[in-house]
Amino acid sequence: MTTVSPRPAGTGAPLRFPPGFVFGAATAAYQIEGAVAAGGRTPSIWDVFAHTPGRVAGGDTGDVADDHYHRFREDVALMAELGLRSYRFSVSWPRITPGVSASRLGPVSAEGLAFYSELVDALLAAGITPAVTLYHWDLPQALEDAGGWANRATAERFAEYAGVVAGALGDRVGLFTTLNEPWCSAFLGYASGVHAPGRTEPAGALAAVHHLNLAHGLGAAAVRRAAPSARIALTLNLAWVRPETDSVLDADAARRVDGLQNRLFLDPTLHGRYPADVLADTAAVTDWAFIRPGDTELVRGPLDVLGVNYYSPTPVRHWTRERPRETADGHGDGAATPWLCCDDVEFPRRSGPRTDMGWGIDPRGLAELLRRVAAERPDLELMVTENGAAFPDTVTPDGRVLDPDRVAYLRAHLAAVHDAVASGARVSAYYVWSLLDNFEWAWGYAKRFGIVHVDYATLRRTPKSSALYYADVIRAGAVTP
Ligand code: IFM
Repeated sequence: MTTVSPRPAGTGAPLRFPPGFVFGAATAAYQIEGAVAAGGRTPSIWDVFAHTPGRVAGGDTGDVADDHYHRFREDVALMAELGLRSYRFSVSWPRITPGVSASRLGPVSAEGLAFYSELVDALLAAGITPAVTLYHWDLPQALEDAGGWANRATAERFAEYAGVVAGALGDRVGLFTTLNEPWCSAFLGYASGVHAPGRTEPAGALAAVHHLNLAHGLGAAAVRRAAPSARIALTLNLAWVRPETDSVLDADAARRVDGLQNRLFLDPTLHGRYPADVLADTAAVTDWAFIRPGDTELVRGPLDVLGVNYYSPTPVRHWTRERPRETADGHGDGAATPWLCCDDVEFPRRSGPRTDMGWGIDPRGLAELLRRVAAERPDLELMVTENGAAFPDTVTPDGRVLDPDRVAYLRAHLAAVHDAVASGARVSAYYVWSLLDNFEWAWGYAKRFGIVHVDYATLRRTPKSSALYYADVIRAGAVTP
């Protein structure tokens, strides 16, 4: 590593992680790869969305992104220098089956598979464990044209695609995550429309919830068949929902937000049932008739690991309608809302530190969420599959990139993970989001989450202070709060 940046030191006693605890970093295909037409790749919903004027800040697209497709060897070398033990990346579905339609998967692209196969080989050669996510939001546009996640066939095709990838990589990859953050796919993609495909159809969003859950269940079974020794994960962005007071009305606001963001995904995948209160809350939007007999058993398929993504707390309260509604959750301020049937719920803006996304910072939420799922399913292994923060970086005249706020954020959240582990949660890994600055969806390149800075003019990578801090944590196997 050529660049050395100062990083503020902690002053407490080191908190040591258990032996074998895995420290990694995560990315997603559309956010970093670029090379959107290589090997016959066809457009995903994010290609189409990003190329639609007005959808993404600055008119940014993932056409080039970090050009990781061509620079993956350089990126793997960087990971090795930082001492990362694992790299969590996603596979771009339209690279693998570019001719997929609602009725058939279509031919498999040898070139598409070869890219990921070479990436896996490069990681293994560098001593870095690959962790594959099968779906991180880049649905083939042809499937969206046939109804997208509101159409059951999408779940069936996803399972076939999952089997293909697991069959090709399962001899070297030990962990396959089916979906990343299905809440975002369903509610930001089909209800608020701030994410691709940009639809604002509440009933479609709830159908998408079920078909994503079904895709997880069918996909997990397909991975199990194709790669029997691999472990299977699902990653959820769970909300740490905090009612403002202990009033009955605030408690009900919290129940509904918890239902939509947490229990609509946790209950079917962990317990094989949908939460009755959420089905009742949303009865005016849909009768949920798209859930067929036997589906919930399929959804509760084999699951070895639950991935938890956490960034920020979710304070809620009952909205009295006496003043404009606060929507400080960062998701509800568009014309349409992802919070279906929550007309009297608001997301108060609390004082305190915030990231560049405007998201509040409270590491306690990460520990609490880990304890919650550990209590609900003590047998399940947990991983923090994403945690990190966007902050504006300072690039010094001599080329160093200083990000003390991100260092402080990571330190506090790593300490929270340690706290959860110390209280008995079976957490085996932590992946920082993200390895590289990248395409932050509707925000384009305006928000930087990377521990490695990317100069988008030259694509030069520079480890930030936070990368060097994280390398120290990994070396020590401990965080010093
Ligand atoms: O960049 C995203 C990622 O793709 C999914 N989880 C949240 C991150 C930050 O918004």
